[in-house]
Amino acid sequence: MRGHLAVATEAALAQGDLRWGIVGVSLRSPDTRDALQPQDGLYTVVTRSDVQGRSHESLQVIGAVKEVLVAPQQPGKVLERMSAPEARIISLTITEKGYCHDPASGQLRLDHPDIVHDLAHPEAPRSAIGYIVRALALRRTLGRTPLTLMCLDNLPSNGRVLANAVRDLATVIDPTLADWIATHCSFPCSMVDRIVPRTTDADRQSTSQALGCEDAWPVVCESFFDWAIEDHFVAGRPDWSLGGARFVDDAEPWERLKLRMVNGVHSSIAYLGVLAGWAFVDVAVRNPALRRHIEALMQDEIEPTLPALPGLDLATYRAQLLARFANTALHHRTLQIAMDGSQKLPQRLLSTVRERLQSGLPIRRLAVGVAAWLHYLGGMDEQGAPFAVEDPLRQPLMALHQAAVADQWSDASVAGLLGFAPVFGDLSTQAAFVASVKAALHSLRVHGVVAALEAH
Ligand code: CS2
Repeated sequence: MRGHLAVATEAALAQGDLRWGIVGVSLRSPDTRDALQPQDGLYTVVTRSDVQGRSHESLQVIGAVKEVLVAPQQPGKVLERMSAPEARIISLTITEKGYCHDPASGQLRLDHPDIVHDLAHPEAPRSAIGYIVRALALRRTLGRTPLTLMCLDNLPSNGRVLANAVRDLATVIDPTLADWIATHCSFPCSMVDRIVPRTTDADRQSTSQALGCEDAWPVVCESFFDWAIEDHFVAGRPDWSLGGARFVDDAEPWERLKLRMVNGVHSSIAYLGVLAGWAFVDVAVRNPALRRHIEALMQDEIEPTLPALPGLDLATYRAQLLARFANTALHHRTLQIAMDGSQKLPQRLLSTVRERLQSGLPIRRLAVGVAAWLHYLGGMDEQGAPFAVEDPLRQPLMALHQAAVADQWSDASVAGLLGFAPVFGDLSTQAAFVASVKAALHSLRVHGVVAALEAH
C-alpha cells in the first residue's frame, strides 16, 4: 500500500484535493505503526533504477498516511474508522493468503481457522474479511453510506474474489446483510504493478543519511508503476490518474497479463534461483541459461494465451520486464518471492497451464516452474544449504515432499504431490501435465538448475 496506493493518493493531495487521507491498519504486527507513529505517519518512498549499469535513486516523502492502527491491539478503533461517516473506500493489500480462500477454486474457506473464529465471534473479528463484514454491518445499522471495497492484491478478478469472500461470510452471519452489501457496495477489480522488495536495515540507514533525518521505515521500490482499475466507486475517490493510475472498463485482461507475465515469471525465477543459490532476482537473470529459459517461457508459452490489449506491444512489454528483473539497484530476494507458493501458483502458472492443455499445447517451460516449486519444498538448495519454506500450507506440502523423497520419487509419490487439490485442483488427472512436471522435476533433481535449463 505504501509503495503504490499512498503514492497515487499523494499526487491527488499535491494537486490540492485535501479531502483524502489514509488510515493504515496492520492485521498482525505493530512494527509499521511503531515505526511511523513517532514520525507523524511520514515516510520516504525510494525509487531505485539502474541506467546502463549505474544506479539512480530518487526520494519522495509521503504524507498521505494519517494514522496507522494495529488491529489486535485496537480492534474497536479499527471498526470505528471503517464504519465512520468519512470512510469512502476500504482498500486491501494483505497478500494472497489474507483472503482465507482455497487457492485453486478462489472460494472462501469456511474451515479456515480465522474464519471459524470470525463466525463464532462476528463482533470481534480476526481476519480482514471478518473486519469488513463487521464494519459493513455497523454501517448499515448506523445508517452510514455504503462504500467501495478495493482489492489491490495479485489475485485473478481480485474484486470478485473479495466480493465473494465477503458475501460468503456475511451470508452465514446474516443473509440480509449479504443482500445489503451486494446491492449497495462496489468491488472494483484492479491490477497493480510495482516491485517492492522488503525494506532492509541497510535501506533504513542509507535513506536516513540521504534525507538528513531518520526514517524508521522507508519503502524501496522500482520506478516503474502501473495501476489499472475499474472506475466503480460508489462513494467517490481521489483522482489517482494524477499519480499514474489508469481507469479501465475491465481490469481482468490487464490482471491476466500481469499475473502470467510478471508474477508467473517472477515465481519461476524465484524457485529456480533459491535452488541454484541465486539470492537476488537480478543475479538469477544474469545467468544465460535462466535468461534464455524465461524469455522462451514468455514468448512461446505465456504470450500466446494473452488477450490483445489496446496500446500493448508484447515484445516491448517483455523487453521492459526483463530490464525490470535485471535492475541491480533493487536487491529483490528470490526467497521473498518464493514464499506462499501454494497461494500463488494457481493464478501465476497453473491457469496458463490449464489453458494450454485445453488446446493440446506443450507446457514444458511452465512445468519447469511448477517442478522447481515442488523441489523447493525440500528446504535445501543445490549446495546443501537449508532455507526456510514459508507457506501457510507448508505442513501438508512438506510431508508430501518427504514422502516422495522416502519413496525415491516413485510415480505414486509424485502423483501424491500433484494430487494436492488446494493448489492443483483436478490437474493431476491430465496425463500431459503429470508427464511434463515429472520430467522437469527429474531433470532438476538429477542434473541441477543450470544443466536442466541448458538441456531445454
Ligand atoms: C512478487 C510480487 O513477491 C512476489 O510474489 O512476485 O510482489 C511482485 O513483485 C509484484 O506483484 C510486482 O508488481
